[in-house]
Amino acid sequence: MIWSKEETLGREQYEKIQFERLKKTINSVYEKVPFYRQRFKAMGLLPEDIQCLNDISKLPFTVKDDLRENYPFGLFAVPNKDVVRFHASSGTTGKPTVVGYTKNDMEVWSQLIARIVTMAGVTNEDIAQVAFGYGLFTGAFGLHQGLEKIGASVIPISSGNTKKQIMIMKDFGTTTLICTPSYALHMAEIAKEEGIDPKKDLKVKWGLFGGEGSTEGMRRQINQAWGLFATENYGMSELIGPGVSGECKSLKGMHISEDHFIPEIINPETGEVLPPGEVGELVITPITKEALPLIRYRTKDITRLMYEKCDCGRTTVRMSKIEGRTDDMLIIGGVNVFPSQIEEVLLNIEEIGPHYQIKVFKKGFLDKIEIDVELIDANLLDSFALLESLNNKIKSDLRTILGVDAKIHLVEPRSLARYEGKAKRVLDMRDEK
Ligand code: DLL
Repeated sequence: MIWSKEETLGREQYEKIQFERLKKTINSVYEKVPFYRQRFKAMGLLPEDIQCLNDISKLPFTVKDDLRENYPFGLFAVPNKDVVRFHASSGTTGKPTVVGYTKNDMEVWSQLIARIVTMAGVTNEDIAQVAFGYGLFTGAFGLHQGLEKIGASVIPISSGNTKKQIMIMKDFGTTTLICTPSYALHMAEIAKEEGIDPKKDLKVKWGLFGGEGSTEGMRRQINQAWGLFATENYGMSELIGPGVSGECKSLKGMHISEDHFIPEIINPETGEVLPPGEVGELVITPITKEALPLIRYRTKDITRLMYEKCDCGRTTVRMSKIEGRTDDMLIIGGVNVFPSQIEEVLLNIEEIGPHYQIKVFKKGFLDKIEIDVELIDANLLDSFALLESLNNKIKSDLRTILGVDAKIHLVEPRSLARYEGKAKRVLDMRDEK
């Protein structure tokens, strides 16, 4: 089922809508947000200089630091009396990035989520357990309101308290699980510990995962553990939260709601716009947001756009899985590698579970990595020969596939950290003395 007719428009219609809404957004920021007026003036740019959609490339980029420097509400285009909700994304250091929504923004947001949950298979017959953290994080509230919009029964359990999650899931007959992919894996483990086989004893058939990257290997592991159909969705607090894009059941990339967002792919080093299909940094201009309109927001997420037709009938452009972020790329011995590429190699090796930890060190001027990799079966630890050969296989796969030399530590099942929200797979110890 397709939630809204705006998901199936022709390319020209999208471009027409995008241009109209872009103009409106530019006028609004120029009039109401001093930060943007100054930026435009410094570039000698007036709103009327934007005369077609391609002119978007004349506009300045916005980056996270712009929001931080204007903390908390400096980039808002409406007074607080028109704001009905705040959220914030937790920065690792310093102040969070604050975002706000008007009543209309809230309605748009739930419509966008209604689209992505519908494309993932969820209907009003479903019981949806939202196991993202409720609070300033946009994940839980975002999904919650869109699920209600389509008439699904929502269990707002939040993240954590995993044994209780499993009990509720069993007793309420949950059919839809919503959380980060890493938490889904952790939950399956706890279920098994509690003597519950998620495949046989639970009714979960849809898994809607997002908020962090995950490879196809990770999807396989989740599907195997749960016997569910997993789709992925993408979003970012600054852009609205979840709801920017989501996978349909064809699993051929995430459909971007183009009547609300204009996506571009740029070369992260030069800022130049890349042709369709090329891999680069995703830049998004939300074109219907009232409280916090942003122009050409640099997401730092690496992906590519796919304009070919999708089997599901939706005509919106799709983005491929996020390959990594411009700020999480590792350079090991001169080779650029994303943690997701390491994950893909590891999860193709049978004896290894989906839990690993990458540690990055500085040795002299060089970056070195060591990877703790969890075994699926503790019995392997009894055979030195088997361990040795597995260790060699992992090293050789990483070297031949990615060109990376890594030190591998094979560790017992259940010995690495588990996550209830976004996983932290890379420990960067380069700054430590
Ligand atoms: O994570 C919004 C969200 C919540 C999306 C729940 C989907 C589901 P932030 O906390 O602002 O917002 O983090 C945004 O998370 O720039 C990506 O790097 C990463 N991210 C989000 N979804 C995906 C995904 C929410 N499907 C940042 N794949 C983004 C890879 C993702 N990375």
